[in-house]
Amino acid sequence: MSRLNRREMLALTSAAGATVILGASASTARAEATLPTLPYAVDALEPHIDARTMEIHHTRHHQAYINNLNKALADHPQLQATPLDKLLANLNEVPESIRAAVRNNGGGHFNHTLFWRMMTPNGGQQNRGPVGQAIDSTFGSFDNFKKTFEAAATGQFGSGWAWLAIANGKLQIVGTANQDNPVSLGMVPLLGVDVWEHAYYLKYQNKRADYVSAWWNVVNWEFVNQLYTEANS
Ligand code: MN3
Repeated sequence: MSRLNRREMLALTSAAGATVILGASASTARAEATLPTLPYAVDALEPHIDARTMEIHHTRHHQAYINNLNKALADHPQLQATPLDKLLANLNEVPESIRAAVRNNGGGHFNHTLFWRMMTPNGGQQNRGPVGQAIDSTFGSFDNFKKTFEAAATGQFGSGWAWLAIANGKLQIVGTANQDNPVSLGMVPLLGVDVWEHAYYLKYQNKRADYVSAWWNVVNWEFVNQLYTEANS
């Protein structure tokens, strides 16, 4: 994957970011969000994440967040043109009538757009790079980081996410409920795992810990490093 420049990173985080990634947005006047293509085949993360789960998760769950976000923003063209991370970072400025819809569905679109790119078929084999060094110095060791991150993921009651995020140059592990994202807490997300049951139930049923443990094998450290570099620039 090529290195993202600043403009592309901002595009990634806009409400219409998915269209921009596909490179086909210019002709439409309205900046509706569209489903990004997966950066790999649906079965590419097997056996850790099964193809059926990926297909349903991407084409139904992610698509539903997008449809509902577009519905919520349909009468708010100025918000539709606002980068999604800005909306999520300033939810208080979103009209109350659509705030919950933007928080949940905008969050769902934002989180999943990142999540697909935070995974790769070759995840386990990558060098963890500069963010790996920051992890080691912040958490003492990668194993310590993993333990704390897994505790956040398995300890999240109900649906939500566990994140490695950065704020003021400091790495932190945070859990968020539903489709909330660290940007709403003033942080930049670097790595996140979806612990909604829809992300793992077909293969792992109630064994969330087994899913999270397998998920490390598909983490895209190259992308995490791009986000880390961007957050520090
Ligand atoms: Mn999900």
